[in-house]
Amino acid sequence: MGHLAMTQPTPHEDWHILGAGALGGLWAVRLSQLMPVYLLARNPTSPSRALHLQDQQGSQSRTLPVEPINAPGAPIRQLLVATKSYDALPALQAVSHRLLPNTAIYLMQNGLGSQEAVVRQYSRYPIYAVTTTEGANRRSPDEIIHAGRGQSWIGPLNERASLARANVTACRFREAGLESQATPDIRHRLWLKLAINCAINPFTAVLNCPNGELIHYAFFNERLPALCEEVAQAMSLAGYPTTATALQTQVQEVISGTAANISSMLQDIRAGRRTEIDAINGYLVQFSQAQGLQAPINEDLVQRVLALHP
Ligand code: KPL
Repeated sequence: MGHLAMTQPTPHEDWHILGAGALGGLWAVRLSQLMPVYLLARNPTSPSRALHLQDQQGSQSRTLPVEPINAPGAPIRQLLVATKSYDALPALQAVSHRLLPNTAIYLMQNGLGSQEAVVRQYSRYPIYAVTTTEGANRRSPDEIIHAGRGQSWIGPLNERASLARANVTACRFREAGLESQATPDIRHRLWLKLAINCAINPFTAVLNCPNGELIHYAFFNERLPALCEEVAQAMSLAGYPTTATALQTQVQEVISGTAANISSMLQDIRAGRRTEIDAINGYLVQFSQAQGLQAPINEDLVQRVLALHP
């Protein structure tokens, strides 16, 4: 009964999506099969954009309306922020004039730190985080390859947000073909993802290799145990006790499951873009230091990645 009630269509199910990169684009195409989806862009060159999605089942194209983020417009009721971590707050600020008191904001950033910054500034709105292991990359700005199917988690980040609403959204994502589940403790999921990203992304950037090749480098193998120790200590202090050995096993599993992947950080470096190192290893270093701990391996990786792209 409860499940049926939750899947009833609710009014105003339109989605606005800020940041239609690989993941934002994947969500945009999938959700637009079920409900109206609007893309928000900084300086759109045309009022619509044709996105092509390719996965194992075949390919699919959708032409979606694009609205300039700082122009006046109809109210936004559900907003998926799929920007880079460093852009989440500025992008949200640019559309804030279109938010209603009940607008649900879904944050889909890598790393940690950007979510709390949004929660602090937008505490009057229901705010959720979404974390995903869906694998998507872009062949060109409008061509998205859904390279590997994964799992997404959605959970409330503040008291205005609810697990019931997260459940409805997870249900919608599933109907759109994106395997999703709601969780009451999304911060734990975000920390687990952070741990994996701390242990893979900067190494792939420094060594300029796909995830699966890391295990052939002494640079990686010599540092991984100590890095996992630093992350495990931080996670335990954050309220999510774990061990370096447990993290190392998870890292090895993700490496073999995503062996051919070019990590998001290496993609950024190769494209000459700013990386998310501040929200990943940088966050870990800052969090550890605030707790009176040092995280020298993470700190060294931050410096090495910043040397590749400041
Ligand atoms: O999340 C990832 C990323 O590239 O950012 C991993 C898990 C490392 C997969 O490539």
